[in-house]
Amino acid sequence: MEYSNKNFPELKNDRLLRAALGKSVDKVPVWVMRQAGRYLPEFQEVRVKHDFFTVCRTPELACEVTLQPLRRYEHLDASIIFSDILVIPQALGMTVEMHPGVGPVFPKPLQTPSEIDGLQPEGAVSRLDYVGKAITLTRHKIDGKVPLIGFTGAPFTLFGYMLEGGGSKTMSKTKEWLEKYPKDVHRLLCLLTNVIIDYVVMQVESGAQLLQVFESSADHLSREQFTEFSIPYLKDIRSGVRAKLTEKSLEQVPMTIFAKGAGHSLDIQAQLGYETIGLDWTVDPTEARKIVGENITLQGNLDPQDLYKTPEEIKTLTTEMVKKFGKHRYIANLGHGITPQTPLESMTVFTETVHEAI
Ligand code: 1CP
Repeated sequence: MEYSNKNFPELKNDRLLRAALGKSVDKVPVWVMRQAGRYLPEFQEVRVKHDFFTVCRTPELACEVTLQPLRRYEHLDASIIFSDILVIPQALGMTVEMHPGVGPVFPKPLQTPSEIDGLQPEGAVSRLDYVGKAITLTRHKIDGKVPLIGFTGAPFTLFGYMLEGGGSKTMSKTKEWLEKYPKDVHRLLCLLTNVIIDYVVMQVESGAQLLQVFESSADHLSREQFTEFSIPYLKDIRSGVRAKLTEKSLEQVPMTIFAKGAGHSLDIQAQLGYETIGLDWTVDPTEARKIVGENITLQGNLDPQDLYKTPEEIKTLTTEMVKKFGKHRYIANLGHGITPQTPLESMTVFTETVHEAI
């Protein structure tokens, strides 16, 4: 059966969207980065049968995996479409493999700036239409229970993976390029920005109700480097999405920027037009609120490692966190993605405690 992006079921739980837009909420909304994934046995079962990118590319499988955490955890107030940030480099013509126990691997990462010319931005978004199909199907199947979040990697983070060929502890090649070839780096970041804008607008057209931009590698940048190589593109993405949605007569959606490790630049992030700023666990909630002011929603930021503590400890830490952030303009989450060995019970305690805390 073909699902259309019209006549979606009515949204029954709009806490997440209300919090993102600064409206009052009955309870603090909660969701968890990487909530669909490796810590869930039902996800592992799907992965035994199907390769990672096959799951991403098959709307029925991506939908099933997106819904898994919602079935298990009744307190979740959002879903995030199952995909990966690295589908964009794939759509630009690069090969990305997912190696079990290792993570993403690019057999042929970028080696020289001239290879930027070999990337294929034309048609990239139409090669990602499977993400749109997965979003439309999932939005129907969720049946209005909670909103569906769409997402993308931010330009600098994608650039880092394309160059390093996978996750990297030092990002030494990336840093070398920032020094040696700043003009080419900006050319590539610009190319990525244009694709990202069209890609997330397509996600909204397909049914995404909020968009999160993951600048997960910002922790490698100083404030100066972040200002030069990330901020202008994050800003262009926010304004570009707003303009294109207007142009296409689509409803505006709230957007979240999660720049991991960029707690040093919350003042700058607050100027970019995003409704929500995601915080990692190194940032103090009270300090963050002082810096960004009252008109921005904050999201975060329990240390994912805290979910390895006892239920009593998780309860105490979560309650303290929620009380510090308060009920206004706050979305509870972890400070980064949930990790593979997290006990299943910890998620129950975390999500339940958020709803009970204030
Ligand atoms: O539930 C969800 O959150 C949706 C699914 C999701 C999201 C939002 C996945 C599935 N990946 C992502 C985003 C993503 N992918 C980010 C940004 C968020 C973050 O910072 O954690 C990043 C950096 C990636 C890249 C990536 N993909 C990594 C990290 C590698 C590294 O060392 O730097 C890994 C391990 C993946 C694979 C992946 N993506 C998603 C899952 C469930 C997995 C595990 C792979 C498997 O099942 O074998």
